Amino acid sequence: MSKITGRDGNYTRALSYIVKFLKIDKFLKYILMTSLFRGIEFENLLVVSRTKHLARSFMPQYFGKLPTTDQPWTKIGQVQAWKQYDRTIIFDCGESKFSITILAPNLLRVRLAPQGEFTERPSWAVTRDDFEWAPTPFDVNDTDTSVQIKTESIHIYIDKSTSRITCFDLDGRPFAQDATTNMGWRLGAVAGWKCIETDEHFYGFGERTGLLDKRSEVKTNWTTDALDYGSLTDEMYHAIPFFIALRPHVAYGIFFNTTFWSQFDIGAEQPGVWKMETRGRELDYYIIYGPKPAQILDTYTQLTGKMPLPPKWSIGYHQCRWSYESEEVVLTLAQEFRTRRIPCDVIHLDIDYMRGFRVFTWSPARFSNPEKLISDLKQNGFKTVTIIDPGVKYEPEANYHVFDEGIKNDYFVRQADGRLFHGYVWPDKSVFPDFLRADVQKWWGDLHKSLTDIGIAGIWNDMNEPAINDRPFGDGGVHIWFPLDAPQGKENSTTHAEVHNLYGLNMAKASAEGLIKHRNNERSFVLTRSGFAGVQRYSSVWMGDNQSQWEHLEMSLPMLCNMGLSGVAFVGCDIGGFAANATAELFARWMQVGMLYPLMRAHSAMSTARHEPWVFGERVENICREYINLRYQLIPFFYTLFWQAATTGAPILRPLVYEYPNDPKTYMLYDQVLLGCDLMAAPIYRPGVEHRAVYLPSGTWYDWWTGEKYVDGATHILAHAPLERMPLYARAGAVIPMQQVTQYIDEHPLNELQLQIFPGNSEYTLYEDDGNSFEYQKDIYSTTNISVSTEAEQVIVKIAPRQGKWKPVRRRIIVKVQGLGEQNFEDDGKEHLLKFTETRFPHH
Ligand code: MIG
Repeated sequence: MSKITGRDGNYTRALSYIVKFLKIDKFLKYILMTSLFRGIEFENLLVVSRTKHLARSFMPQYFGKLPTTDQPWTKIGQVQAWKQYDRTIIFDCGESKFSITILAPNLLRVRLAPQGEFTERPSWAVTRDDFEWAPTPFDVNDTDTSVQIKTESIHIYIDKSTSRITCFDLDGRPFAQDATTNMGWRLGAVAGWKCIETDEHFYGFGERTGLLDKRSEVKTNWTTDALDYGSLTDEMYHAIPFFIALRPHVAYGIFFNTTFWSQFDIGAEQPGVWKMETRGRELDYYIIYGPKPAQILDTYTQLTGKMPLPPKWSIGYHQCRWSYESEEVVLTLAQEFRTRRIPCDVIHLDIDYMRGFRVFTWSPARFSNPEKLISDLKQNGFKTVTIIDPGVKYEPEANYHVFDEGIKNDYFVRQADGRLFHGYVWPDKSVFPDFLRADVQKWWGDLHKSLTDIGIAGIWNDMNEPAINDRPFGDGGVHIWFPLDAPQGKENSTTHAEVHNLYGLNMAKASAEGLIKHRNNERSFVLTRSGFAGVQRYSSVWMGDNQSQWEHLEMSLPMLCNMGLSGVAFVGCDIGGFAANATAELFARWMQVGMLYPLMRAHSAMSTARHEPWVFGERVENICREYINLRYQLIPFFYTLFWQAATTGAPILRPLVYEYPNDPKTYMLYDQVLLGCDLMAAPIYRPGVEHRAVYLPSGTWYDWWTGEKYVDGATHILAHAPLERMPLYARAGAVIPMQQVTQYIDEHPLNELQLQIFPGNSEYTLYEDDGNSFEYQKDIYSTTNISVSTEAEQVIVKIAPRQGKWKPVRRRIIVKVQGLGEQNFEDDGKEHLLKFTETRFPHH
C-alpha cells in the first residue's frame, strides 16, 4: 500500500480538489482533507467509512486508479484439451474451464468457470436461451498452437498456450482481442481484459452522464438513486452492462451477462486495455459483431428483447410536475393547454395524489373524485398517468389493503435472519415487495386494476433502484439498500447481491403486465426510473433528476443517444430541468431540444418555480407552441421510427456515429443528433448563443426552415439560430411523413397525410396502424414503400401500393418536394407515380 503524502505536490492538490466536491457529509470531508495533507494511508481511511463507496461512485475516473490492497488475480492457464458439444466448444485449462458458443454468424457467448464447473444460471436479462438460436454453420480447426472457429462473418482464434481469444473480421482486422492478462479471478470476483485498438471509441453503457465516447472512463453497473448527478457521476438509476466499441470499418458490442455488481474500465487502469469485472461467480459475456451499429443493436435486442409499440398518444407531449396537487389544479392546467392551443396528450400525477403516500390510494381531501377527474380529462383529450413507488407504508391493523395483503402472503423482502426488512421513503416506515417473484409481480400488477378501472392510462414507476433511506425523510440519514444477503425470489431464489440491479426492471414488468391485463386491448404507457438490460421490453425511461442548467441540457443529448445505443429507444429527460429554476431562454431552448426526445415530457420539482410552456411570457410561449406543434406534425414520422425500434432495435434518437460509423468526425460529435437517418438537429444549448458550427456528414443536406441546399457535405457550416430557431436539416432523399396539428392525438380523424420530400435518391417505408390497440400484433397494420429518385431537373416519387390489412380513413396524400412544389391525390391504396420538375413548379 503506497502512501499519498502531503508533500506530494500536484497529486495531493488534485485529490483535495476532488474531495472538496464529494457528496459526503462535512465531517468526513474534513477528515479526508486533513488526512490527505498529513499523509495518512488513503486506503485505510476509505475503509473506515462509507466514503469508500461514495468516493468510488462520484469520482471513478480518479479513485479507480488508487492503489488498493485487493488480492492479485489468478490468471487462466493454457488450453490442455478441448471438445465440441453441438454449438459449444469447451476448453479445459486444468482447474478452470471456458467455453465458446456460436449462436449466430455474428454472435458468440464466452463463459469462464474458474472452478471448472458451469452452473445452471437463470437468464435474468437474456430472453433467448442458447438452444433457441437457429442453427448456424461454423468450422472448427485445430492446430498445434491454436483452435480456430470460422462463421460466415467472423473468425475466432484461441491461442492454446495463453487461452487468449481474438476475433477477426473477414478482412483480418482484429476485434475483441484478449489482452495479455485475459481472464482471471480472485476471491469474490471474476474479470476479463481486452485490447483497445487505436482509434477505438466506446458507446452505450446504458444511462450515463457526460458526453458520448466513454474511453478512459470507469463505468459501474449498480442501480442507484443518482440524486444531484453531474458529468462525473458513475452509478446511475439504470444498469445496462452493454457497450459498443467502434473504429473505422470495425465495430462490435459486448453484453456482460451478469446482474451482480459489475464494472467496465475502459482504459483508465491501463491505457490500451479495457476490463470487465463482476462480483458474480462466472465470467459470462456475448460478443456481437457489426460492423454496422444497426446490426449490433438488432442482435443485442434479439438477446434482451425488443420494445413493444407504445400507444401513439404517448409520443405526444406530456406535462408533469411535482406536484399538480389537487383536482382543481389539474383541471386548470388542462384548460390552459386547450385555451392557449398548445397540444398536450398526457398529464402525470406525482406522489401527492395519494393519501399520505400510500400506493394505490387517493387523497380524499385533494382528489375527492378521481374517477370524475380522469373522465373529465379524457373528454378533453388528456390521458392520466399516476406515479407508483415500490415502498409500501408499514401500517399494521390500519386496513391498508396493500400492506395487509403483502404481509399475509409474505410478499415483502426479508433479511437473512427472517426479519422483515424496512426502510424509510415517502410513506415513512416502509416495506418492499420482492419483485423477483412471479407471484408478487402478478399481485402487484393486479393492484393496478383499481387505477385502470377509473381510467388511468399509464404508470410511472419511481424510486425503484430501490431508493431507500435509513431514517425518516427530513431526518438526515443516508441511502441504503437491502442487505446484500437478503433472500429474494422463490422459484429462482438468490440474494440481493445478485438481483439488486433487477429491482426496477421487475417492478416495471409487473406494472406493464398489470396494465396489459386490465386495460382491455388498449396499449398503455409505462415509465420507469430504474431498469436493467432489457428494460425496453416493458417500459420507457427517463433520466431521473436532472437540473435546470445549460450543462444538463447539453448533456441530455449524449445521455439519450447512449441509451438508444444500449437498446432503449423510448427515452427522455425532464424538459426544462427537474431541480432548480429555468430561465426563459433555457426553457425555450430546452423545448426545442425536447421536441427531439422520443419521450417528450416536461417536469419540475417541488419548491421550484412553475415550468409550464406559458410561464415565461409570450415569446417563449410561442416558441413552445411552435415546437410542440412541429412534434405533432411529425407524429407519423416518429411513429414509424418507433416501429423501426420495435422491429429492429434501432434507436429513434441517434448520434451521427450510428449512421456514419466510418467517419471519424462523428466519433465525438455529441451535440448534433439524428431522428432516424433523415432529420438532423444541431440545437443551441448555451446561453446567449445565436450561431453554431454544424457538421454536415457526406451527402447533400437541406436546411429544414429555408430549403437551402448544401451539396456534398463532410463539411462544417455556421448556422444562424436566433431564439426562435433550432437548426434542423434534412438529408437528400428524405421522406418525412407529416400530419395536421391537432391538440392531441386522435382529436379527430385526419383527412390529410403530407409527405415532405427532399430531392435525392432513397427508399422509405411508412408504418401505420390504429395507434392504440394490440391488433397490430394480429397483422392489422400497413406499410407503404415510397421511393424518391432524382435525375437532372426531375424528381420522381413512387408511392407503392399500400401493403397490409390496416386501412386509413378517407384522406388525401399531399406530396411536397422541396423547391419543386406539391401534388396531391385521393389515397386509394394504389400505386402513384408523381413527377416534379423545375419548369412545372418554378422555384419561389
Ligand atoms: O424523492 O415523486 O425522480 O421525478 O418528481 C423524490 C417525487 C422522488 C424523484 C423523481 C422525480 C419525482 C420525485 N421523486
